[in-house]
Parts: sequence; structure tokens; C-alpha cells
Amino acid sequence: MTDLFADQQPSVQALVEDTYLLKGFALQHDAAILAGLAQVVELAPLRNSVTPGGFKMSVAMSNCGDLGWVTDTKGYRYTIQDPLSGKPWPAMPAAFKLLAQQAAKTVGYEHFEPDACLINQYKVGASMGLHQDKNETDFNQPIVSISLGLPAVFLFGGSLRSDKPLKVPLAHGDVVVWGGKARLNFHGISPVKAHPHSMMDARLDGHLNKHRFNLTLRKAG
Ligand code: MD6
Ligand code: FE
Repeated sequence: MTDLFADQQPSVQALVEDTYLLKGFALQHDAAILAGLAQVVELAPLRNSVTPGGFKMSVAMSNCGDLGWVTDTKGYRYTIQDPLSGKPWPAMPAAFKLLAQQAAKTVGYEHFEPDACLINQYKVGASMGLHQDKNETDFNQPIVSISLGLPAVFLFGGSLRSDKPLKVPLAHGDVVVWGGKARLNFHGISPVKAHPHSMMDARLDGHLNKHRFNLTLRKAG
């Protein structure tokens, strides 16, 4: 197999044990990733869901792959259908899966087979509170997180909600891979700020300079 990343020297930084920041890892393929993203949200539009507590989320979400993560007043869970359309979630674009597998492999996960990709869209001011990702079945599998569009500050805590989080700036094209001992650590996103320097970037119908997008690929089932 040809190595699409052969001419790339990604900078890999360990944030804490079992959590890695791959600076700019998605940049070489961001055109394919953005095309995949546009296709998915055409079929399964981004929507602001409600938490089990009844609060409308500031982050708009969609999914692709065999399983999609949803929240409503009944709780958090993975579904095989988009509750908005009643149809299966759109297929995971090949570029998403390939990039996630390459990123996972770079930090030692040889056999990552994601079956779910959650798409988060943050407008300026949107944030995500500290939470754990624990609706998946196998915590030995890592999560690969791809950041696109506006920059943001990733809050990366410990195994307790009260652990003081690290503040990690994430830019367009950055990839975070985490697993192992950090798999259930609390994490979140500070309110996203406007970023005048990105105003030249008109891709994705101008959404890239108005929003942050995050793709998290998991093995959910
Ligand atoms: C975000 N990310 O970056 C939110 N979860 O928009 C997450 O909640 C997340 O980046 C698990 C693993 C990686 C993540
Ligand atoms: Fe998360």
C-alpha cells in the first residue's frame, strides 16, 4: 500500500500519558475531508440537540458511519438511524477513515476500525462543557479527533470532574488521538472566538471562517 503521508513530518506531542496532539496532521488531506463533510451534512443536517436535562446544546451535531451519537430528553446513546430522517446515518467518507487510521497508527494503534464519526459544529460563542466519552463498548479503542475551521481551546482534564484541565490550543488541521489511561478523562471546549485571520478562507461555503468543526471517530459498537 502506498503511504499517503510519506512526505509529511507531523509533529507529535504527548499532552498527557496516552493522549497525543498531531499538529497539522489533517492539512495535507483537508480538501478531501471538507468535501466529505459537505456531503454528510447535506444528507444528515447539523442540528442543535437537547441534553437529557432539557437544555438545547450550543453545538450543532450530525454523524456518519454505522452508528451515530445522539442526545435527547431520554438520554445519550448510539443509533443506527438519524432520528430526523429515519434513514441510516450517511456512510463514513473514505478520507475520514483513512486519516483517522493513519493518525492512530502514528501513535501506536495499529488496528483502529472506526464505525462512528460524530460531527460537531461550533459557532462563535459555542462551547462544550467538561464530559467523559463513555457510551462506547470498548474503551481499549482510541478516539481520533480532527479540528477544522476556527481555532479553539481544548480543555483536557483528568479522571475526576474536579481535576484542573490543561488548556490546549487547537487549529485547523490538528488531530488529537487519545486512549489507554486517558480514555475516560474529562474534556471540553472553551467558548469559540471569532478569528479575523481566517476571514480569507471561503471554503465550505464560507463556513470555515465562521465555525469550528470537530470530527471524532470512534469504535462505538
Ligand atoms: C471537540 N471533542 O473537540 C469536542 N471527545 O469539539 C470531544 O468531545 C472529544 O475531541 C473525545 C475525544 C476527543 C475529543
Ligand atoms: Fe468528548
